[in-house]
Amino acid sequence: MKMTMRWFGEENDQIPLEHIKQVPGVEGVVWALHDIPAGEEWPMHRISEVKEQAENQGLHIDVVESVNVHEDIKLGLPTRDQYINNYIKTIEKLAKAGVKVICYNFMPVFDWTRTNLYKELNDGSTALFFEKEKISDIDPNELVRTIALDSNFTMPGWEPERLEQLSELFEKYQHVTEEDLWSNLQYFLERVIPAAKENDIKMAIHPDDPPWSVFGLPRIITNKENLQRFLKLVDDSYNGLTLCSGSLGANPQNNIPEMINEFSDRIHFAHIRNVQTFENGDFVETSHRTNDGSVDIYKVVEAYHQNGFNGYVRPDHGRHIWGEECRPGYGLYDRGLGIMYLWGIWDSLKRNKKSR
Ligand code: CS2
Ligand code: MN
Repeated sequence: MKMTMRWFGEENDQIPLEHIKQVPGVEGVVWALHDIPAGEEWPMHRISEVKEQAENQGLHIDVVESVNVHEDIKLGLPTRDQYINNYIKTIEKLAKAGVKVICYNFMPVFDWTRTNLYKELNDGSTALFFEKEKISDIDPNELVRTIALDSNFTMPGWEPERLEQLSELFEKYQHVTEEDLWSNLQYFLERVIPAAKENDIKMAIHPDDPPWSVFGLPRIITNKENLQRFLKLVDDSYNGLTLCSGSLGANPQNNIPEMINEFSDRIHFAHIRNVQTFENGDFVETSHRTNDGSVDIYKVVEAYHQNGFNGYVRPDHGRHIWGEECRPGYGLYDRGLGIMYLWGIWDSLKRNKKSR
């Protein structure tokens, strides 16, 4: 596995590249131009700037997370073609900079959703927490009314700039079914995958987080059957997956090692992290260690190892520990510990294989 770590850029990340470089085995940063709105073409000089910063520290920029997909594409509006064209132009530029994998998602309106970004765990650290009832019980129409009435209404992780557009977006999605979303995804892939292939960039969709519908919005990248269906939409290795053990692992029905065995040749990017799930559907993020959560991280790494996985890996979210002040889920310390845990498993599997 090729180890990487997510980095939000000089302006947005309190962690300097010099520190990332000190985490054992990390060869590259997973990055994006976070200030460029979805649908716009990324400027070449900005891409080159990140490349230079990373390379100055001996780190590569092979993986981008994410080139976000404009809502009009997910909604299937006539304006989607212009946004798809921009997406393709961005792919061409990223290829020029040497990028190999693009991670993206196809979740309507929201990316990951949580109800508390600083839930205290038993050891006094804090982590991202999701309470199912708090979200599932919200009727989308009621949500739109609440936002309209209360300008201070917000949820963890919501950017204030987006709030104004929320009511409008919810209205647009009112009649979009899961099947519509599938066909809009297919339309996107049929145009984008050939361009990615020509530019030798692997596209890697990130599963929905959590892997079920929130606020009545459709979500489709949620389980094994849907991943199978996704891969067949355009049956080409350039149409692949970011397999996120934490996102998919929030649903205890999802068997992650089984998915790795089945899809390993289409997994271009592995996000590895643990979550503890509860019977009522809530879940909280934990350390990477198997004993601390509900996902068997040992088995996850073992499955990658057995399948000869040579793709990119990153620890995903971490807890906030040792008093670190950081972006929720993206501190240096717990992700660094996560990486060492992953290496510990990987290296011993490797050695055992040799000595057998
Ligand atoms: C998240 C997402 O779980 C995760 O990896 O941090 O924000 C993720 O980066 C996007 O959904 C990928 O497009
Ligand atoms: Mn992830």
